[in-house]
Amino acid sequence: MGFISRGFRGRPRDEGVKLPPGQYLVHDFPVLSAGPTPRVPLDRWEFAIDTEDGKTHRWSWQELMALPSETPTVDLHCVTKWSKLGTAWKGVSLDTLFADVESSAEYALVYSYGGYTTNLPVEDLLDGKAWITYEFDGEELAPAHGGPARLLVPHLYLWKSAKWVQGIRLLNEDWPGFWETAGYHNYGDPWREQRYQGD
Ligand SMILES: Nc1nc2c(c(=O)[nH]1)N[C@H]1C(S)=C(S)[C@@H](COP(=O)(O)O)O[C@H]1N2
Ligand SMILES: [Mo]
Repeated sequence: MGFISRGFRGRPRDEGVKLPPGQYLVHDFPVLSAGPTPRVPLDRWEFAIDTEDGKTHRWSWQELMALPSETPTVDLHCVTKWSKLGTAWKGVSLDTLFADVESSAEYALVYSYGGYTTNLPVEDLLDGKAWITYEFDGEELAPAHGGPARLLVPHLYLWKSAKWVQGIRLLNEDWPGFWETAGYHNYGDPWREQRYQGD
C-alpha cells in the first residue's frame, strides 16, 4: 500500500556508518591493557624522542603542556573487533614534537611506562596522523585509558596507540613491539583487516 519500511538495523544513530571489515560499533569505551596501570607522578613524567644517532629530545610535563595543542575527533578500531566513532581528544601533534628532530630513520619503536612497546613506520606518525594526547572527552585522560598521556594513531588498530607513552625510539631497521612479536600484524591497517601476521 505504498508503505515503505525503512528497515532500521540497530540504533538510528548508527545508520549509514561504514566500519572497517569485521568490526562492530560500541558506545562505551572498553579498557584493554596487557598489564597493570603504571602510575607516574607528573613531576617525574617525561616524554623522549631518541634518534638513530643517539640524540635524545626530552619534554617534561610542563614543556608538553606549553606546546600548541590540537583537538582531533577520530574513530577508534580495536583488533578485538570493537570500533568507537567520533572520539574527542586533546594533545600535541607528533609533527610539533618532531619539528627540531633531525633524523632519517624510517622506523619507530614506541615505548611506554610499564614496558609496553609497539612499532610503526615514522611516516605514520607525521603529517597530522598522530598525537600525544592528554585529554579525552574534555577531561584529563583517565589512567586506565593511558593517562597522563598516550599516543593516538587512529588510522591503525588501537594496539599501536600506546598508553602511558614514555618515548619513541627512531631506528634504521624495524623492531617489532609487544603484540607484533606475539603474532599480530606488523602494520595493522583496519581497512585492510591486517590483524595477524600473514593477513
Ligand atoms: N601501554 C599499553 N598501551 C596499550 C595497551 C597495553 O596493554 N599497554 N593495549 C593496546 C591495545 S591492544 C588496545 S586495544 C588499546 C586499548 O586502549 P583502551 O584501553 O583505552 O581502550 O590500547 C593499546 N595500548
Ligand atoms: Mo587491542
